[in-house]
Amino acid sequence: MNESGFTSYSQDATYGEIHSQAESCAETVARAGDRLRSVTDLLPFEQYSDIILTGCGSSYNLANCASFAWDGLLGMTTRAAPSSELLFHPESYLNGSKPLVVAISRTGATTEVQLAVERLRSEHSARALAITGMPGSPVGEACDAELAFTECPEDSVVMTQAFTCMLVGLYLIADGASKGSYADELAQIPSLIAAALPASEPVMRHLGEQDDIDAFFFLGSSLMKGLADECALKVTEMALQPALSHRSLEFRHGPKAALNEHSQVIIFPTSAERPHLATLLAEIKETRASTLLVGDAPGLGHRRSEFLSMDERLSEIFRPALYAHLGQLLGYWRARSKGLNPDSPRHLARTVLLEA
Ligand code: F1P
Repeated sequence: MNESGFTSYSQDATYGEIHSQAESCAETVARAGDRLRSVTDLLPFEQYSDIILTGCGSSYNLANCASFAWDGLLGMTTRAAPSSELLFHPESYLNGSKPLVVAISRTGATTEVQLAVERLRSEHSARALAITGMPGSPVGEACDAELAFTECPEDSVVMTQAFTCMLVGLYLIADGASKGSYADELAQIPSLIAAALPASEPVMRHLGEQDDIDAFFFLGSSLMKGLADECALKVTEMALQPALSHRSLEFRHGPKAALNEHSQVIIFPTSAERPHLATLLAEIKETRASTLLVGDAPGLGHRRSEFLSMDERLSEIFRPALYAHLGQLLGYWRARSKGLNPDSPRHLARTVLLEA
């Protein structure tokens, strides 16, 4: 235990970063008030015709998760768009003449993000807020203001703890800018992660080390789709193994055809779709694929090995931040079991610049 009460780990960088997320996130909670005060020039959010959260890769996935929370907290339609979409097809994402772009980039150096912000500012009078991992970044420079999440630094190529911290930071900004009704609940997220991680690690490690699994499928709809995409991305990036993500019930309509006894399906159900989970699970079982259901699903009567119980006190809209470590751990242990270095998977360059 360190002085903040969280357990510290050392192994390779990725492992340490995954396991530091509860502690880093506690710092994110502590900094929320200062962060919101530093962007008062961009408030109130009600003045904007559109709010668009954007990023690439993991940063887009976290934008997608955050957009559902912003929508609910602000009572305004908030959309997420990959930066390359926003850059080349801005008209598909804009409704009005006063947009706010929230540009997310851990490195602050991803060119699509920077170029999308520049185009929206110059051609669509957008205002822009950067969410980055370090101050003074190119994306930060392109925006009106920058919030740098320096509490979750990462040496590894693949984003892990920064995903959780920036996502929680975005929840806190929207909550702080609205009624602040969820402040106490959001402050619990770090300790919920600290409690969940030791319990979920053996489960994800076990799955990662199963060499008879040759395909991972992550299912999540609506507010869980960004999370499912992110989990698939972690396995793909860290373990260099293609992994797929689908909307839960959409999976029934075609994609399930690819399942067999060597497939592992991991489901993040939303409460609204729970009445239909039994049907989905039965169809998956017919294919002889294995299933892991994350979260509380009363009445489904699943064997313990197929069910990862998580703390359900947290409002559903915030659960992607609590669950994000699952895909990170699976990617990590899958990489290790394949003899790969999770800190630096081959084929991944940190920044490949587009021609401006
Ligand atoms: C964006 C990103 C990462 C991803 C990959 C390539 O980075 O897509 O999310 O893991 O390594 O870059 P950033 O804009 O958040 O720095």
